[in-house]
Formats: sequence, structure tokens, C-alpha cells
Amino acid sequence: MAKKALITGITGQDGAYLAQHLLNLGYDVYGLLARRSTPTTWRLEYLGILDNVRLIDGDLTDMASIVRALLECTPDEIYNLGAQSFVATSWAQPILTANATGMGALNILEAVRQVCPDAKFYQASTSELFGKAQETIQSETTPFYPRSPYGVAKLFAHWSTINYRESFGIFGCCGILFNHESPLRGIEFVTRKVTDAVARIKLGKQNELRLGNIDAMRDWGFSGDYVKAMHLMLQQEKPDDYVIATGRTASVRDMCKLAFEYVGLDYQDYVVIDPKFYRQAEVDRLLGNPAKAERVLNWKAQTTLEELVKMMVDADLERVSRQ
Ligand code: NDP
Ligand code: GDR
Repeated sequence: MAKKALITGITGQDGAYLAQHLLNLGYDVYGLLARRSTPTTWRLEYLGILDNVRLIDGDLTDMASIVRALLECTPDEIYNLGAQSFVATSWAQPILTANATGMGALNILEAVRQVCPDAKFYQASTSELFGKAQETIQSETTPFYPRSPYGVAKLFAHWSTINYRESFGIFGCCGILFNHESPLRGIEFVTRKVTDAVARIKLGKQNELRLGNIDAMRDWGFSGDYVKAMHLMLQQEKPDDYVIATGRTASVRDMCKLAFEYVGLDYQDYVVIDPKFYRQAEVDRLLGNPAKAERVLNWKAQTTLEELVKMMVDADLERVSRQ
């Protein structure tokens, strides 16, 4: 019998790549689909898997809908990727972010406890938990210091998962994932904003790129690599938490330089600093230590930042030239 997985956030970047990975492994894949007024399944279409997954209407803020979804698909594994995930928006919508990103995780944990306590549970934790980083290189033992309503909501979700593991024996794992990107990244996140602008500028459809703090540093990997780590965590004998990162950090400026250079342009001729994109509290520098994941999960990031940037610029050039 094929294993069954339920993915919340299946219409997001990671949800789409994870669904593809699990389908390739022979899983029956279900997804919780939050109702919107316009279609949100473009990523599943892009990967050619929309017809291969089963979508169940539901919302993380509506526990009754989660209970119904769990009863309908009786999953072996649950991946909680659904969230209001854009850090900048979390200052404008802190309560919504707390409800979807924080309480949403507790809603699903509680539903799992009541409906299918033997199912394995993955929580999408984040390097934003480290925020104002207390150690130069962050690992599973680095103290947390979130810097945004998003980070605070994720901290609640993270500890709720650990608490349900310790209190009720739920097989819950937290993947503390550092930034990961792809051609399917939402357009408002900085890497995709840059690669989309590079494509538009190269094709004569845009003149400048307005950015905020380009000295911020992130440990950037490829989403397609990172979803494999999520699955591996749930295949271990015991539930545990893991940092998933590349072990290399670069600034937004470095990333811009790479993307513009790839099409033969100099970023300094196009990037304009706009205070509008500065954050209320910034996370200056993140750098993850993936040693535990390498040792226990036998997982390692496969894609370099250079390869990632090329992949994203190529996809945006293709997309923009079709428009
Ligand atoms: P996206 O923003 O691309 O996807 C978020 C998903 O959550 C979408 O499918 C969205 O649905 C869904 N969603 C939002 N609100 C609700 C709700 N109330 N009920 C049900 N579903 C909802 O995020 P990513 O794919 O990039 O990230 C996946 C997860 O991993 C998120 O939890 C994110 O916070 C976390 N994370 C991401 C990292 C990254 O670098 N990408 C790093 C570390 C953690 P819709 O399409 O309808 O809006
Ligand atoms: P982040 O990603 O906040 O790290 O969260 P984002 O790409 O939004 O920002 C990264 C850094 O770039 C700086 N920056 C800008 N950011 C955006 N979006 N737009 C700009 O114009 C801009 N200019 C500079 C930011 O200030 C920041 O320092 C992502 C999300 O996927 C989270 O859900 C996830 O948890 C973390 O990564 C790990």
C-alpha cells in the first residue's frame, strides 16, 4: 500500500516541490487548499503535477476543516508548510500572522492528537528563530531571538511541536530551514525580486530595481534540495529537530552582483536603495551549520548559490520573454 502524505501549504514554493518529491517516491499526496478568490495552483501546474495530487479545502485557522481533512485522507505523514511566510508583511498583519503561522500549527497538532496520533508530523521551522543571532554560526543548540511577528509566531509553532512530542508522544520533527529559493519563489522575496528584475531589465521592460538593506546576509539554498531533508526527518527512528542550511552566507548585494553579471550587466547601474523596503527590525546575518543533518540524515545541499541564481535568472528570462 502506498504511503499517504498531507501537505499544508501545497500551493507554496516548498509545498509544490515536496509534492513532486513524494509523488516520485510513490506516495499518495493530499494537499490542504486554502480558499482564495483566484486560482493558486500555478506552481503545481508548472511542475506538471496538479492532476496527481488530491486537494482538500481547508484553512489552518479553522481547526474543524483540518479535522475533516485528516479524517478524509488518514495520512501517514503530515507536512505543515502553510503559513503567512513573508517577514515584511508580518509587521503589517501581526495578528493574521500569529493566527496562521503560530496558532495554525497548534490547530493541526491538536487535530493530529485527536484524529491520528500515530501519524508523523513535520513543522516548517525557520532560521528566523535565530533572528538577532546569538552565535556566529547557528546550530540546533543556538539560543533563539526572533526579530519579527513572523519569527515570534514560528517560535510558538516550534515549541508547540516539541511540546506535543514530549507531552503526547507525537512523532513531531522541526526542520529549522535557512532561506531556500527557486524559480517558484514568491515574487516579493528578495532573490526572486532580483532575478525577475534582471530579466526585465535585460529584455528592456524595466529600468531600475528598488531594494532595501542590501547588506543583509543570508545562507541561501535551493528549495528542491531542502524538501528532501523534510522527508528524511520523518523516516528516522526517533523524532528530532535539524538545521538545514548550506554553511555559506552571502549578502543581498553579492546575490545581486551574481544575477546581473550573469546577463552581462553591472548591478550598480540599476539598483536604487529605497527606505520603503527597510524593516522595522532587521536580521543582519544568518549562517547555518548543517553538520547534524549531514551526519544523521545523510543530507547535504547540492546546489551552489551561483547555480541557484543562474537557474532563477534563466527561468525568469524565459517567463518574461513569453509575456
Ligand atoms: P510560501 O509563502 O510560498 O507558501 C505558503 C503556503 O501557505 C501557501 O500554499 C499558502 O496558500 C499557504 N497558507 C497561507 N495561509 C494559510 C492558511 N491560513 N491556511 C492554509 N494554508 C495557508 O512559503 P514557502 O513554500 O517558501 O515556505 C513553506 C514553509 O516553510 C512556510 O511555513 C515558511 O514560513 C517556512 N519556511 C520557508 C523558508 C524559505 O526560505 N522558503 C525557510 C524556512 C521556513 P496560498 O497559496 O493560498 O496563499
Ligand atoms: P527573509 O527573506 O526575510 O529572510 O525570509 P526575504 O527574501 O524577504 O529577505 C531577505 C533579506 O533581504 C533584505 N532585502 C529585501 N527583502 C525583500 N523581500 N525585498 C527587498 O526589496 C529587499 N531589500 C533588501 C531583507 O531586509 C532581508 O534581510 C524568508 C522567508 O521565506 C521566511 O518565510 C523564512 O522563514 C526565511 O526566509 C528563512
